[in-house]
This record gives sequence, C-alpha cells and structure tokens, in this order.
Amino acid sequence: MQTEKFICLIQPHTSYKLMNVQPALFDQFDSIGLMALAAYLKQKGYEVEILHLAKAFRNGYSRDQVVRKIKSRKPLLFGIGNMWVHQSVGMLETAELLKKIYPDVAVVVGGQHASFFAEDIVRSYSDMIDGVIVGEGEETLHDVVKSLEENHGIVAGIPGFMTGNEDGEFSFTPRKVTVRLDQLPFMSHQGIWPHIVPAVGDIIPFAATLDSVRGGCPQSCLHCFEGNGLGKHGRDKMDFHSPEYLIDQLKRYIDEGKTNILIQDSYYANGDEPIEEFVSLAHKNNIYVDAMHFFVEPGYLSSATFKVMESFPARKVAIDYGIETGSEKVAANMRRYHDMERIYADVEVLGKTQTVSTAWWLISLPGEEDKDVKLTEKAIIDTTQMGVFTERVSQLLLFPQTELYKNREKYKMTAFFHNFDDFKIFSDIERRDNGLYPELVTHEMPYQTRQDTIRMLADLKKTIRRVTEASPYYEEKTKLGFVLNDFDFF
Ligand code: B12
Repeated sequence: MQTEKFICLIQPHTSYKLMNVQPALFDQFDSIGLMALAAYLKQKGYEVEILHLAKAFRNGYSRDQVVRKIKSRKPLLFGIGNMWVHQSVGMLETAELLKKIYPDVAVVVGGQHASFFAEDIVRSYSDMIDGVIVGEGEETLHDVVKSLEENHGIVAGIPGFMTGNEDGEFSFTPRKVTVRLDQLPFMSHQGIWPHIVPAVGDIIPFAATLDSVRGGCPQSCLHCFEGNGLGKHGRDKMDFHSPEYLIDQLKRYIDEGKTNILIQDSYYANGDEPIEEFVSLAHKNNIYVDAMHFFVEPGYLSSATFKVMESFPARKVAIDYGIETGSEKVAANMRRYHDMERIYADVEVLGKTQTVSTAWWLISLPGEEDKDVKLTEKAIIDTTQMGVFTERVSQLLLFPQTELYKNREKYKMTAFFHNFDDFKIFSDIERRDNGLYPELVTHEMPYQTRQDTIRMLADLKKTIRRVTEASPYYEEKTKLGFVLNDFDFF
C-alpha cells in the first residue's frame, strides 16, 4: 500500500558483518540530522517514519524482520543517512536492498560523510542511488519530494542535489541555505522504529542531542571538517539557535523521556552570554536532567563560564574540553588555538568544578616528532593532576577534503586513504578493548610511522590509566560519573 505523502528515512547499520556487534565507532545514537528532516517534512504535510537499522539489528531484529517492515508500506522516497564514516557499507547495503524490493522508488542519500564524498558516491553507485543531497538537507529534500509528486521523477537542477549521467558528468548546483535556525520545527525521537525497551544501565535510549549551531566554525584548523568552509554546508555564515529555542527543544526531549542531554557542536563559539542564558533559563523553567554534556574548545569562553555550566540543574554535568596536543609547535602547524598558558588557566578552573571534566587528545599530527608526543604526554599528566581527565586519545584521521591532505607534502605525510571506497574499512572493524586500530591509521610520516603511532597510543593509554588512578581528583570525579576506559576511539 502506498500513501501518497509518505517518506521513509533510514539510519543504516554499520555493515551486515558487524550488525550484531559493536563497531570501532559507535552507531547507536539517533541521528538528529534525520530527525531534523523528519520534523521539516512533517511541517510541510508529509508523513515520515525513521527506520534505525543499527538499533534494530543490535537489538535482535533479523534481516527478514527488517525486510518485512520495509515491505509493509511503499513510500514516495527513501532517504538514507550517511552522516558518519562507518555507516558507508551499511548505507550501500541498504540502498541495494531497497532497490531490490522497490526498483521504482527513488533512493537518495545525505549526511555529512555522503556530502563530503558525493562525487565518489554518484560516480560508483548510481545503479542503486538516485542522487546525493549535499549539505543541509531540509529544503533540498523537500524540493526533491515535491518534484517526485509533481513530475513523477526528480527534475534536473535542484540546488543541493547531485546526480550523474552515463558519461560520468556531474550535475550539481550548490544550494544557498537561508532558513534561520530558530524557524526550524522542533525535533522528536518519537516515531523512530523500532521502539526498544532500554536494558538496565543502558543510557543510550535516554540520550538526546541539541542542534545548537550550523554553518561551520570560526577556526580554520587544517585537519578539520568544520573549518575552511567545509563545515558551512550551504550557509554563508554560522547561525545559532537562541537559548529560548534550545530550552523549548529540551523540554520536548524531557517529555519524551530523554534525560541525558548533549550539546556537542560549536555553541561555545557564540561566547559566554548565550550559555549563561541557557543555564539561567533551565533554572527558571524548573528543568532537571540526569546528565548534561557540554563541549568546549579552548579560546572562546571565559573560565568563569565553567562555573556557570557547573550549576546546570542536572545530577551530572560533563564538560569536554578539546585540547588535542600539548605541543604549541604542532598546534600552530594545524592552525589550531595554541596558547598553552591560557589552556592551563582554563584547566585550573575546570578541574575544580563539580563536573566530569575531560580532555580529548590526538597524535599523528603534522610535524609531530617524538619530543612533541612527549609534550602531549606531559600535558595529559598535568591536566589529569589538575582534575581534567582524559576522555580519549586517538590518531588523527586524514580526510582528502581537508587542507592538511591537500598540503600533506609539506609535512612529508603519506596518505593511505583517498576516496569513499578506501574509507569503507571503518564499516569493517569491530571495537577492541585496547582501543588500538592499526588498519584505521590513515597516514604516516617518516618521523612517525603507522607502527610508531600505534605504539605511542598504547604507551599514552598506559600513562593515562596510571596517572588517572593516581590523581587527587580520581575518587571525586568517579563519584561524579567519570569512567576510565581504554577503548574509546576518535
Ligand atoms: C552533534 C554531533 C555528534 C553527536 C550526535 C548527534 C546526533 N545524535 O545526530 C554525538 C556526540 C553523539 C556524535 C557522535 C559521533 N560523531 Co559526531 N558530530 C556532531 C557534530 C558536532 C554536529 C552534527 C549535527 O548533529 N548537526 C546538526 C544536524 C541537524 O545536522 P546534520 O546531522 O549535519 O544533518 C543535516 C545534513 O547533514 C543533512 N542530512 C543528514 N542526514 C541526512 C540523510 C538524508 C537522507 C538526507 C537527504 C540529508 C541528511 O540534512 C540534515 C539537516 O540539515 C558534527 C560536526 C558538525 N559541526 O557538524 C560531528 C561529526 C558529524 N561527528 C563525527 C563523528 C566521526 C562522530 C562519531 C563517529 C565519533 C565516535 N568516535 O564515535 C560518533 C558517531 C555517533 C553514532 N553514530 O552513534 C564527524 C563525522 C566525520 C565522518 N566523516 O564520519 C563530524 C563531522 C565531526 C568531525 N569534525 O569530524 N556526534
């Protein structure tokens, strides 16, 4: 049975190979990109369902059950999310399955990973994918759906939609996104299939992420997907949600039973005031959640704002602080914030807050010699002693779209992965307890080979374990909810 205005969005599994196990990169969160699209299309009068295949398979659903679900209702269009690198194989397996079941229904893909590799996908997989929605998806997807309704096909030239022809030429006009963030409808986790009864102790079913900003990042770090225009995704400049909007969205999440809230994007780039207002409104609205996670990059907020975040009404407040390297030289090579004195001043305040305060670190960085990794180790030891523990240390992933990849000769970097197919290996590797993944090292340098990177990571993880357990803050931070593990990757 087909409902004229029914759209089916799919969050794919990592790969059939790993459908029942935990991959190296996590795949169970609900994609807020898909939720944002569902909310937008619903507002325009469509019925939308999201099928979360990673969640279904991990919770015991068989492939037959998933096929039956897909066959139960024929949509006008399928949209598959390829937000994250490790979803690539699952995305392709899903597209193939859908075309087998419904050869006449349009299948489009979107999300950040698909957007970055749109040309590769169009070039190699046009037999199962009708096109890629590049960048922010609301308006483009709506135009594609309208075209299907009005013309029974997708007309050429929709801005933001990339297709190819048999001669290997691409058809693509970028879309200029103008819709303001506060004009977007609120997102909801309701209606995501399948509904899972949470296992005891599993916090993922209670997790909800706030979309707080779009349009990139003010920094232009050479290695990152968010700076250098790469993170703009169709916007001229960054647009932030107002604190009022975020509180209204948060209230809706709470009504849906979500108690573990994350702000993981660059909200900090809007400065101290909006965060202070967000926290103050949470108090005024008598909000209380189990956990509130903030993410902060050095150089944007005054240290005093950490105290404001600490006061967010929650059982646990977590603040992730992205330091990345202890070497000012390497940070400067990456065009990254590198004032270690200011970073230590922040850490001094952050460590003393009653929060689970953690830092993220990377190695295998441009120009990074043994002595620079030693500086990172020293910074890890110092910050841990000051109460900011390490969330994770991992190897930098070198993506071909970044400035660092394009200028890799400057640092004598040899890249191993160059295209969408090369990166499919992320769909292939299971999580390991030691958190070491030599197959996922994307590059090496004469002064830090692949073997060096893995050896150094293993050594750093040992140091982290030792200094964390010895930190004067260990007991306090553990009581607040900190868990020491070796396996987190990236
Ligand atoms: C918030 C965030 C998270 C949140 C999750 C958010 C969520 N529940 O969806 C958390 C903290 C959980 C998270 C986790 C991870 N993340 Co993350 N995350 C982000 C961040 C900061 C913002 C993304 C976001 O939600 N934006 C708001 C929403 C509304 O926009 P959107 O998702 O891009 O969706 C729009 C378009 O992409 C498009 N779209 C999206 N899906 C689809 C599908 C279709 C069919 C169509 C047509 C369009 C479309 O339309 C949407 C609306 O406009 C980005 C970086 C950034 N600033 O963008 C990194 C980022 C996306 N994450 C990244 C990574 C790697 C991860 C992890 C794999 C890390 C890890 N080691 O585990 C995990 C995987 C989580 C999982 N799958 O379970 C990378 C992706 C790189 C890559 N090529 O894979 C990014 C780009 C960060 C980076 N600089 O490297 N992340």
